[in-house]
Amino acid sequence: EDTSNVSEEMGYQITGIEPGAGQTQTNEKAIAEYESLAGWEQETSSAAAMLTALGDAIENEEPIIVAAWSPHYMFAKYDIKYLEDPELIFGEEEHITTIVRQGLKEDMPSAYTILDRLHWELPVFQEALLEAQEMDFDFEKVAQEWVDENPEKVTEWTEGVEPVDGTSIDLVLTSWDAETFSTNVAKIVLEQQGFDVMLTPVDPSIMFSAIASGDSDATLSPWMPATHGALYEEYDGQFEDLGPNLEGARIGLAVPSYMDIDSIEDLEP
Ligand code: PBE
Repeated sequence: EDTSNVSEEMGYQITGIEPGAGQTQTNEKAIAEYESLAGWEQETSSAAAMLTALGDAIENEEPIIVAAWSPHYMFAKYDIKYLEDPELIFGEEEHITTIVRQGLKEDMPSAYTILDRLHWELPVFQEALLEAQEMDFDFEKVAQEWVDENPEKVTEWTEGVEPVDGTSIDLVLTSWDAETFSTNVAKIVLEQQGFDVMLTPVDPSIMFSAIASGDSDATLSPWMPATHGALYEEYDGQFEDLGPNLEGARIGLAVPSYMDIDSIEDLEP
């Protein structure tokens, strides 16, 4: 089958997201590595703009190739598929990890213990991200609802933890949906233990530098090993990794299922 027309129809362009996203780097890496993507370009803008372009293309049954990741509601809302990535530029499975500044364990043992325990199963995120759509992406509300409905989880995380009296803690997050949900849950749980929690949305590079410098206390937003691996390496040794808060995440390039290609290698330079 002749797929060159499809590549041409797409203008040899990948619809990307924010310039500062980790995935923007992995997309560039894919363009550099795959012969099939020679001469292609990635158009960056925002996740919202990418989703609009994806929706428009699907409505008109036009070809489009986008930066995709999961968990995200795009896979529930649209019939799309990840393209095979034989070079594993996007890796196989990602996890979202929790990192904290050096010294947090000594300075705020209660917060450290809770952050260390925070962990979700993939369906929890998938459901929350779907629900967010119906709640105007009011993640404070989505998180509050989840906390209210899952008291046993919260107890598991806070059991035996010494409450505090208004200690300030700063969390940085990246402002994509999954991270906004988990960080808002963390905020509520820490507040219930007496913390005064401040959330600051930043780009991935700032997230790592803020934790490394100690300007911020913790973040639940790094995607590993592929997405933010380069930043992780750059600051390795200047933060403490408390381990995954979510497993089974993934990033890659995706297309609508009606497109007749299955692999990045099916594209044409
Ligand atoms: N993303 C996908 C983030 C993490 C993985 C867009 C949600 C990023 O690319 O930095």
